[in-house]
Amino acid sequence: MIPPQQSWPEAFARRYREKGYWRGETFAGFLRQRAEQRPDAVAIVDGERRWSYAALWARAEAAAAGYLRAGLRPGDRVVVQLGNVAEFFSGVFGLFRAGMIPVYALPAHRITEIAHFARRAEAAGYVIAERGDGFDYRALARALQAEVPAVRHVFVAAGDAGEFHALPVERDEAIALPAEVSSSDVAFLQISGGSTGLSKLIPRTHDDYLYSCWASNAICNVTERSVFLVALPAAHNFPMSSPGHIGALHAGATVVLSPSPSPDAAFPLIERERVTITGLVPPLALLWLQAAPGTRHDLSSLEVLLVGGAKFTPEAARRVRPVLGCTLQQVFGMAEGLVNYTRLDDPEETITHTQGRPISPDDEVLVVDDLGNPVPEGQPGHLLARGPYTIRRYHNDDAANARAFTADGFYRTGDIVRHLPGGYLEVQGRAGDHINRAGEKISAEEIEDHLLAHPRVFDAAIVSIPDDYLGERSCAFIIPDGEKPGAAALKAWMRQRGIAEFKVPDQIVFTEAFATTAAGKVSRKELRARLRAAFLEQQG
Ligand code: OOB
Repeated sequence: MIPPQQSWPEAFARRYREKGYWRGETFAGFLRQRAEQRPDAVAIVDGERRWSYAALWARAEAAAAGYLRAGLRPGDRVVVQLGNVAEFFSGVFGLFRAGMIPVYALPAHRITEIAHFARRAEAAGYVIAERGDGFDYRALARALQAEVPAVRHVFVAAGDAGEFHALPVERDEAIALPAEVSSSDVAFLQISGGSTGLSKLIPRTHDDYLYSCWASNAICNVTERSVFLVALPAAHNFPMSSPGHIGALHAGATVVLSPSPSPDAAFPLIERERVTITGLVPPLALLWLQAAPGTRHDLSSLEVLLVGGAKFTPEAARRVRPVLGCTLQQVFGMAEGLVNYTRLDDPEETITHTQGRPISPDDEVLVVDDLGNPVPEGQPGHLLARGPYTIRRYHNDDAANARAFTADGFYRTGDIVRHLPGGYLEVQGRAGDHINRAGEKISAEEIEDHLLAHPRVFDAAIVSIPDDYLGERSCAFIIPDGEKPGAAALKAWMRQRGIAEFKVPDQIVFTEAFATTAAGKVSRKELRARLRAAFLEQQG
């Protein structure tokens, strides 16, 4: 089981319960209830497949029995790596029903990342599809079991299971399913974007996460009549909880899965399913704004477009209503908790120029200087957050916990923001060194460590460079050790190390020396900043 010290101090927990934020509800509990209340309503649409709430619940129970029959036990952690397919939902709700704890990997992750999650979570199982986007996940499962033998059971939720367990679709009645878990238990582990080193695991409880979802429903006007399109990867925190597919299912609404966020895939689905709400990262929102005027598809059902994950410029934000005919909602959130939204009835200026305000009256938000002292309203500073759905600790990572949380339990978000009247926030940038590449967070340190393992790399620094489309792209500055390895060869070598494609540097610049390293006194952070400044100056 997940150790109890990862929860809130009792006085806070009591307050959050008394105020009705934490309602004692669990993931399996709410889905069972919806299946009883509206058995025939459509829960999931995946291509031609339409699963009712009753069908989804039946599949979840069948999956739960399958996990138990194979030998997994309640409390076990199970890495889930599935794309936007219906089986994501039967697989994950099956784990909840069996009292097991999903660890959400993205389809893009490869062996290095998956092995890290499995080790850190002490996972006993792994759930995949046979293939996704042409990639063979069973080969990845073999590599994982070779590297982390504690992962005893692999389940193939879609496609040919081969030597692994197929995820059952019919309930084995001989298997007894366990009683419901406590709502204050950890429900799942989410992956952090993280700016230092490898991704951290984020423990979210049933109580805290479901609060953020149903409260988001109220803010985004999601009701049982809503149709939510999952355009981004379903395992990402943004399309999961803001208000996301979990919010939509909690409301008894319909969740439509898009295999890709591109207009080509999403626009026909919006028309066919009369989608009312979806969420995108800024580069995709730009793509949709570009494609919408020329489309033959009817997008008029769309009421709300959420944009978040990275800064959306006011210029682009202004175009959403005239071009897409819907209301923009900016969302500034993080898998660790705190989520801010612009409200649907906010003045246009607020919607286009701010990243919203927190979900909860009990979200405590501080904007402080480098020494931790509050700065006056309107001045930029570090954002700290504490509240009923913001974690107090990472899972199994003392070093990260010491860095990321203050003594009184505030999470250091790493974001530089301005506090505006009415509690609105404007994101100004990051304090930490990561690259926000189209909403995917890449730790500079993690990539530098990979590069430094190359025999012909003497030193490496990863820097974020502004990019018209991606928002930021990654640039690796490399001092070769002897002969240059060649940019293409170096990228190919990075891929072979088994990392997600989005982490492979977009650009590689070879240099003789980092003028500053000789002094030996410059921090990595400062070095990155100097390289970046020199590069941008050179570009004019
Ligand atoms: C979302 O979650 P993560 O965990 O992938 O990344 C969180 C970080 C934030 O700390 C911030 O640096 C950046 O992503 N971010 C934004 C932003 N939304 C997130 N920066 C500027 N403007 C925004 N609107 O990305 C996430 C989680 C839930 C909802 C939405 C996004």
